[in-house]
Amino acid sequence: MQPHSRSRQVERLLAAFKDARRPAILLHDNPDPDAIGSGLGLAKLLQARLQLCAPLVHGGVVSRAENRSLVEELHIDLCSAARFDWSAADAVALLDCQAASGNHSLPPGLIPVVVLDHHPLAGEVHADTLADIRPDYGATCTILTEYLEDAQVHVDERLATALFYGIKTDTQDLGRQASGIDALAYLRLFVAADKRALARIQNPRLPRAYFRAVHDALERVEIYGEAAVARLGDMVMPEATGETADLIVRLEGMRWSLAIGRYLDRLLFSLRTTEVETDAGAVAHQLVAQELVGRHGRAGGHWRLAGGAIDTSAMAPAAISAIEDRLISAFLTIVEAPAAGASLMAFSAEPAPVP
Ligand SMILES: [Mn+2]
Repeated sequence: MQPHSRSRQVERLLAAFKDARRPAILLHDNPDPDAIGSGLGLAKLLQARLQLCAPLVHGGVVSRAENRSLVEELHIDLCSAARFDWSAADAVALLDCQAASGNHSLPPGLIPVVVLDHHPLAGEVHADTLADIRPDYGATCTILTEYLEDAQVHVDERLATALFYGIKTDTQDLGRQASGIDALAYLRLFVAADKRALARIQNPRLPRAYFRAVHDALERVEIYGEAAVARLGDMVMPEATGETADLIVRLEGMRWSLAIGRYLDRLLFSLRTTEVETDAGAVAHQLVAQELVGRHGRAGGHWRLAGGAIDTSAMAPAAISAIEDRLISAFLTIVEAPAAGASLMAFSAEPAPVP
């Protein structure tokens, strides 16, 4: 984009809040560092240019230890969407997700004035919403970094740390889904970031329950040719599917991983692939589409990572179990994996050959 059109883009964003007195920034449910960092970025922009104070609101929980550590280390205030007074909010921005993507707690009928996201277009955008959706970007934090720069708003150490960590985690240090623009933002933010805080955020102390969950997850991994599948059952934290899928796709010889588990009234799944040319998001959409007759659910993601959720409220455990069976077998068919698997932990380790 040309410099003048970029500064015009900032003015368009600010114009969406010009009559606002009580704006709010809604992050997606169970917000990750990219949602939290970009939320902090937008709050700073609104505060610096319009003297508006916009709270960060989200549904679900922040339970992944690194994400909790980010919130605590940088003293970030987050409000629960369930307790938030939506009737007082007069301008809501939606970050790192879209109205049609379903993974947020926007009250029905409330139209966001702004949507900033880097996921592929998920459906119709309301005519009254200013949508800046850039699927070629690796992180929403990169979009906010550009806005702050174009608006000539100073990015202090705390904000640089949050934005950097958002780009770092969403792109796996630029190794996944990153563009040259992400790389530029990542490098410049790193210079300004608090490196000691970053070190503490990335290596938080972990509760004993975490190790128990990892142990249980690994015992549930089945290998089907080049696909690893973990059926996690009831989970204590919603991020467990993503963490497990990330871990098991790294097993030697794997091209795909799927982790599936239950959290509250939802069946959650995460998909990963090592295939550069494959669109994991398309696979996730296919999986959810097959299960959606008469039910609520969603799928999202692109390139090498994706996920989805299916509403299982009021369903008997046996019916949920049957959905899991069908999702797994549909997944194995789509990725052309054999239908019979073997437990990851059941193999007997061969002694390493003596050189
Ligand atoms: Mn993101």
